[in-house]
Amino acid sequence: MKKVITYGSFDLFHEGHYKLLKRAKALGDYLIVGVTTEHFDTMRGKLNLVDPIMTRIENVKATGFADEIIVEDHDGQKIEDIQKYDCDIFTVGSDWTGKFDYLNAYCKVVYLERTPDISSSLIRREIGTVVRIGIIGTGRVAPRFFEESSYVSGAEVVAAYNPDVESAKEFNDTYQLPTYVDDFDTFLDKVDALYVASPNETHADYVRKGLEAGKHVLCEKPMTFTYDEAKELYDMAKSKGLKLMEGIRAAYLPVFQQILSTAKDGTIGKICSIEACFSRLPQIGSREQCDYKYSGAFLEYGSYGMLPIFKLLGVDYNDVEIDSILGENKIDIYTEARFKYDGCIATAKAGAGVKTEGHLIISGTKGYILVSSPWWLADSFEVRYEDPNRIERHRAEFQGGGFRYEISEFISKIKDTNGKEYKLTAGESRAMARVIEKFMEQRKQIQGE
Ligand code: C2G
Repeated sequence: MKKVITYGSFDLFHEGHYKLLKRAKALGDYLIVGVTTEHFDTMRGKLNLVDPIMTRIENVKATGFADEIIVEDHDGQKIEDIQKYDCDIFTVGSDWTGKFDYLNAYCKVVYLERTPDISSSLIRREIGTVVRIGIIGTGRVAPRFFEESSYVSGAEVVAAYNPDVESAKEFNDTYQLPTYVDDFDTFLDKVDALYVASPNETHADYVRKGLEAGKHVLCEKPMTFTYDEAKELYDMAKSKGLKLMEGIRAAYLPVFQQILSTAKDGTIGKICSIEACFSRLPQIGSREQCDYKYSGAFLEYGSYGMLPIFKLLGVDYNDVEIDSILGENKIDIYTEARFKYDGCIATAKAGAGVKTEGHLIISGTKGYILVSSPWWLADSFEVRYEDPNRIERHRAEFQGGGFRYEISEFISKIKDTNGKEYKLTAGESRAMARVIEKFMEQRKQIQGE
C-alpha cells in the first residue's frame, strides 16, 4: 500500500485545497492530511487564520479524500510523521517548490501544481475581512510596519499620511500604496484603522482624531504623557466600540506569554525582584539625542521596562521613584524607575546614550528567570536555580522582526469584538501613562519650564 502525506492550514477551504487533496490522494492508496494548529501557524509567521482548527479539520474530512487526519503542531514534525506512519510520498503545492527537498532523505517529495487565482487571502478580501490600515508618520518605523504587515492575513496597508508631503509621497512610491492623499480627512476616509508612528508629542491628537472618525487605532508608545489623557482616549474608544492599542512590541511576542506563565506558575517561588533594562546608543542628531522635551531614554524605552513589571506585579504599586542622568540640554540619557510593592522591588532601566545589558531578570524565592539581551526580542529564556548546573531552557521562536505579532493582535482584536484583552490591557497602558506623567513633571522642574 502506497502512503501519501500532505499538510496545510486549509483556512477558508477552497477549490485550490480541494484539488490539491484530490491529486494527493491519487498519488497513492492511503492519504494522511496534517492540519496545522493555530500555535504552529503563529510560530511559522502565518497569522490570523479565520477558521478554528475544528472547522478546518471538518472541511478536510468532508472532501472524503483523507483516510486519516492528524494535527501538525511543531517544527520537525514532518520527518517524525513520515517515519512514524511509514509514508512513501510527501506532497504539497508548488508554492513550496524546493522548500521540502530535505524530506527526500525519508521519502519521495512531489510538488503538485498550485491552482491559480485562488487563495485564502483572496477570499478574505472578497468577504471583506481585510482591515485597511493607514500609517500616520513615515519615519524610521513605518517601513518595518509595512513589511511585516504583509505577513498578517487580513491586514493591508493602503495609505500613508505625513504633513511633510514629500516624505509621504516618497513612502507611497517606495511601497506602491494604492492611494495617495495629502488631505488628512480624505486619508481617514480610505482606511478602517490607523497605525500612529508620528513624533511622540503628536500621538494623542492623532489617536483622538482617528477615534472621532470611527477608526481603530494602534499607537506607538508613549501614546500620551498624562494619565487623564490616556483614560480619555481609552474611554472614547470603548464608548464607540473601537479598538485602541498601544504598540509595545514585546507584549505581543510569543516568548513573552511563556515568560509570564513561567514566572506566575510557582517555578521560581514568590517574585521578589524584577529588573528590566532597555538601552540604545542614539545616532548623532537623532530625536533620542536632541528632542529634550518629548524624547530621551525614558520616553523612548521606559514603557518596555514597565511592561513585565505591571504584567507580573499589577499596577497598584505602593510607590515609584524616578531618577535620571542628564546629558546635553538636560535630556535624560539614562533613567531608572523603581517600583515598590509589598514584598517586591522592581526596576525599569532605560538608556539612550548609556549602554546597559538589555536583560530581564525575574527573581524569586526558589530561582530566577533570565531573559538575555535583547529581552524584548527574545526567542528563548532560562530558569536558573541555586545549583548552577540546573538550568531549564525554554524556546519560543518568532518570525521576521517580531512586529507582525503586534499587528496580528491588533487585527484579531478588531475582528473579535467580544475578545478579552490580556496581552497589554488598557489599565496597564494607563498605568504607564501615570508614570510617564510623573517623569514629565520631574523633567519640567529640572529643565526649568
Ligand atoms: N494550494 C493549492 N492551490 C491554491 C492554494 C493552496 O494547491 N490555490 C495548496 C498549498 O500549496 C498546500 C495546500 O493547498 O499544499 C494547503 O495550503 P495552505 O492551507 O495555504 O497551507 P500551507 O501554508 O501551504 O501549509 O506545514 C504546512 C505546510 O507546509 C503547508
